Amino acid sequence: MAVNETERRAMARALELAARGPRGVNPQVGAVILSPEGDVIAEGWHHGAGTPHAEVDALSELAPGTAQGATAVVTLEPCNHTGRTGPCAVALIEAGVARVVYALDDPGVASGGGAERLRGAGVSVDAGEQAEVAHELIGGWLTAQQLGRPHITVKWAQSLDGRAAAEDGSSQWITGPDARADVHRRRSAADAIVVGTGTVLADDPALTARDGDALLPHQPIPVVIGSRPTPPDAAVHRHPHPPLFFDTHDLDAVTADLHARGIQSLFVEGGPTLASAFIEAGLADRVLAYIAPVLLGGERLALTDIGVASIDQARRLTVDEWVPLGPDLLAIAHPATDNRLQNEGAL
Ligand code: AOF
Ligand code: ZN
Repeated sequence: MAVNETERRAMARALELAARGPRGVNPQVGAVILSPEGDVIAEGWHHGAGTPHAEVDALSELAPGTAQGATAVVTLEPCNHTGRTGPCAVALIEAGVARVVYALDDPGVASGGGAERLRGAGVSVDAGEQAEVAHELIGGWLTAQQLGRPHITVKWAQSLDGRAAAEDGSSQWITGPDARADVHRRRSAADAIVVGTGTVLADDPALTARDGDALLPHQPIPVVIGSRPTPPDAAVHRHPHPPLFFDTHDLDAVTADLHARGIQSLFVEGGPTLASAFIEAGLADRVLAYIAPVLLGGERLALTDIGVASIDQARRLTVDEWVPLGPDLLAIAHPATDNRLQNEGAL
């Protein structure tokens, strides 16, 4: 059955409702219930992990029996599992809902399959309505669900000869103002910004996202990884968000912890040891290399050991874009799909 104009308007409304919910461990989801005549009889949205899902939130507005023959318009496929709450597919079936229109499939292994369950119970189901808009809203959540951890960007700035600093450790400024502004915009788009304790001690970074001196509206949560103590007067303590400290080298444990907190994307800012550790662990979905036309020589490499002993172990990247930024050049890249085959020259 094709999606009609009333359902289309209801989806636009459901997407507005979804955006009221918090970003976090659970997705932002909205729901609108239409009577068989096409009137809006209930609205709901998900208020955060542990609270009822959008569908159930909407159904709770209705007296028993009044959803008989109704259409539920939901921004995510109704779930099929008992998690913190019961399966919404079952709640909709039991309420007598005759039709469900939703935007995006639920990627969850346990939670997915709600559409099949609904169809099995004789409910008419249409998927994909305004999926692009829904994806704009919860694309970060979907990606983190699919990865099982936050999406990770590893960024560094380097001289043309691949150095991150001069011999004495000084590194301000390798790149120019356009490149630095670009970094701040991208910091602001991430949920968390990650540095090693070495960088905190060497550079005392504020880890804020700024436009000039002004703070950008969205600030990433600062995360510091490593065993050396952070001085009590370090700039990171003055960040709008309290910093998270991880006294460990186990990056899988760190990313799992951040994922459990609802953090969907990480911006790894270095230094070279931490950036290299993320790359060696296969925890870099995207690389941003800001390359400045300057030569530094010496030992302070932008990356250190990434576990490449021989050329056949090289970490091949595919560049999505080369972006000129004033005199500098940004490479936006991701790991080549099959490093092994590429290294063997088979691709
Ligand atoms: C939500 N809100 O409105 C919908 C969700 O642990 P639970 O029981 O809250 O289940 C969370 C999962 O349920 C979530 O990851 C997603 O796959 C599915 N649908 N979740 O939090 C909602 N419809
Ligand atoms: Zn649900």
